[in-house]
Amino acid sequence: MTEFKFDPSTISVPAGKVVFYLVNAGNGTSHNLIIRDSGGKKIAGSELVSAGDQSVFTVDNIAAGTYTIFCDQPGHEASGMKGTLTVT
Ligand SMILES: [Cu+2]
Repeated sequence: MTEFKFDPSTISVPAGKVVFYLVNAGNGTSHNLIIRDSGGKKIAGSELVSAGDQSVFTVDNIAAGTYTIFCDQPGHEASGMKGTLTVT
């Protein structure tokens, strides 16, 4: 995570338990990773990760589908901090 993007921004995983290793490689801004389903509902979200820090974010059981990942800090998604999570 940096200002203002996820790299990679396109992620594919098998359904079930998913573990994300979040690294904030940005320049002083905290970020998180929120998962939103195709209906716009938030289904899971990480803690805020400070610049220079790392965090492990576990989702216990995610169903197959296409999801949006984004950072919910003000303005970050609009600045491009979003991506696609495909669960198969
Ligand atoms: Cu952010």
